[in-house]
Amino acid sequence: RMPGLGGCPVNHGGNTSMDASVTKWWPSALNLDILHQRGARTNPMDADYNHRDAVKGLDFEAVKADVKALMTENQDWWPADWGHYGGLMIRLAWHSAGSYRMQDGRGGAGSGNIRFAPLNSWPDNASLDKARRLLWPVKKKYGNALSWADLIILSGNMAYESMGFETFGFGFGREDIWGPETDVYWGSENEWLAPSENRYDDLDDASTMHNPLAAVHMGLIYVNPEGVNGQPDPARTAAHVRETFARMAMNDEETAALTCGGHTVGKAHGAVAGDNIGAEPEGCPVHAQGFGWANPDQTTSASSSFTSGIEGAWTKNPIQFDMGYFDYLFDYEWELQKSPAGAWQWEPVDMPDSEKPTLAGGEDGHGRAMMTDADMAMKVDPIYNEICQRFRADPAYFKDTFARAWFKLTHRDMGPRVNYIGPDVPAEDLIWQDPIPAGATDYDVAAVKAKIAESGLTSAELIATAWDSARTFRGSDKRGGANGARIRLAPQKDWVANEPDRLAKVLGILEPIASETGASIADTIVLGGNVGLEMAIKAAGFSIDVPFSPGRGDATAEQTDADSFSVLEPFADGFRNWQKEDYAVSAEEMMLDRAQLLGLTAAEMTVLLGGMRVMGTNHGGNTHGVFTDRVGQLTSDFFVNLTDMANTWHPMDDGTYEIRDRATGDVKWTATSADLVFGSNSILRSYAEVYAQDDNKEKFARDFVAAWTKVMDADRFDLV
Ligand code: HEB
Repeated sequence: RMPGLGGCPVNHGGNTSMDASVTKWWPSALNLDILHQRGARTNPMDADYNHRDAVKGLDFEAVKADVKALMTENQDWWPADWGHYGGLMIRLAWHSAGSYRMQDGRGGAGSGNIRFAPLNSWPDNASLDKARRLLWPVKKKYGNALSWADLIILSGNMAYESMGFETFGFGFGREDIWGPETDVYWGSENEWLAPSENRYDDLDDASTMHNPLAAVHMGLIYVNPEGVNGQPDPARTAAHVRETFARMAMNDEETAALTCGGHTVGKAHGAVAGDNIGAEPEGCPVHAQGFGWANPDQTTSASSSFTSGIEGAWTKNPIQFDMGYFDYLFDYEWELQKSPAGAWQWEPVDMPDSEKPTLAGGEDGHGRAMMTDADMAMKVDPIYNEICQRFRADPAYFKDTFARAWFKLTHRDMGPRVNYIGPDVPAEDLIWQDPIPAGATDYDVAAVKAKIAESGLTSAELIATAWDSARTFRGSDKRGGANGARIRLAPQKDWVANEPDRLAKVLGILEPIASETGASIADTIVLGGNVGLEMAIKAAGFSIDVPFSPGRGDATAEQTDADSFSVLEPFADGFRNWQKEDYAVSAEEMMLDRAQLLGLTAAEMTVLLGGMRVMGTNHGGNTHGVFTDRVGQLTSDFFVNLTDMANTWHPMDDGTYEIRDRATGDVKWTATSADLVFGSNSILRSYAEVYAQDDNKEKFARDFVAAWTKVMDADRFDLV
């Protein structure tokens, strides 16, 4: 028999498909795999490959010219609308960036994640596989130095430029990943486009969408183009546009500019019935080669394409960036119609055929003018209406607003400006980049440390302050961290998580030391942590240097968009055994989430937590999990006592635990679930045992220092 045509059942040796996970029997166990997604073994590049160096060697102008040229090179396997792929490429760039949500910084264009599940197969991303196949020859030609993530956003920019729009700039430097991002929570539904009720407390109040989600349905980037749950009502849709875009960090003006500027070019595809559309890329049969959404009715004419089922264009000349969107929107009345594929859309009343776009495939006759329910929201919602009228009256203002919003959309998750590479990086600092001035490196580090050591601050105060300043970092969008010393500014200085009184006391002593020595406050805070840590290391009888890299700067209040920092506020910190309130999510899940955003491995998370406990750095001085009688020394006591069968463990009514002497029943310590999970979860227990072992007492301290330094330097993009 031919392979694949059936035959004798053969036992698999390994679990080779996704329906069989060995841990599926215990679905509420912590998913520690989210800490190990980017292991060296997933990355096909050489061990010494440095992506940023590679990017700097790109022939940027040649890449741009090639991307621009392919816009008008028609391919019969996915014919270009009016001979131009610009609209498709812009939608690719937008959908790649638009999955970003500011609550946890996850999603977004920064990693090339749209190549992988689930994003590559989301219903909203239909036909974007075609755009990536069109870009492949350029990717193939320029190779490693041109990441997919960069190429996808660049294609949007080059599309605009080839259609007559001057973009605000472009930064290269996004590095690709090599498999699905497994940490991102996209919602709990098990059905694509499940009714929106699932993710709102009250669908009539858009702000009640469950955080961190930023789309109205599973499998969508933003709102349903046909209306809430597919029921057209532009005023109602407006509220959801406003909320989903706000969660993408966009205000009303940016939202209107993006929507109007986006739909100034391109079209929607629903000229043929979509009844027989094939499976999405991830679900295709092997011979489809990941080329999804096969359309049996497609010919070599662009007029036969199917994507959303909505059909038509928003302007008369959809391959030119002009003011045509506003002309259509405001010069006509619009009425509800169904597209040929049966989707709800708005069509103009009494628009002469001569004003309509031509057919995308170049045939005789005219195509459709169309608005989605979300476009109608730009007219019906009073705030969007006013903004759009202003745009219409002042094209230069519209173009500038759109150019800046597009740049923000496509660069928001790249972190600070030092991460941008290439000739088109805008010189201007933008507030959403969280700018930080460069800090001094030429001061006397030893002198600063000496002053801190003599200041009378305790090691716990110093360590907690440094930790708090650094722990806001999130690798998802590269925001937060110790650089900038924003912990001394509003809103951070007042966060409960930061113990405002203790923080004010410590800063009151560290700030003068910074100004006396020429060190930045940001550096002084981190140095303070290092001094405190060195005290704890010495007290434990070890001698280990804590590495330090000077050069952090101090951001000013003017450089800080205080509102946008509220999403960085910690609601829990397992490392300091604290949570602000009781949450539906467990303390250990919040700890894992934080560890993932910090970029820690499970071993690093383990060693950090155990070390922080015994140094007495818990929030508010609480003693949960302080399994030692020599607080302040960097010992492995947390792990030794956690794994000791001389103890028993008892849940209390308030959700905490008691650790009692097995023989006497005496209470020795108390704990939270963020402590006990290191003994109960079999994977974490394996790490806890490593650190409890007699032979690893010093390794424990060394590993703690390494993990500590990693956290302190997590935002030092200037060092690489
Ligand atoms: Fe858009 C397309 C919706 C926003 C850009 N959009 C489209 C479509 C739809 C939609 C449905 C069709 C698809 C097909 O193909 O069929 N959008 C929408 C909504 C919203 C939006 C609902 C919210 C409001 N867009 C947007 C933005 C942008 C855009 C923001 C940018 C900026 N789109 C776009 C483009 C297009 C579209 C360019 C075209 C594509 C082509 O041409 O292919």
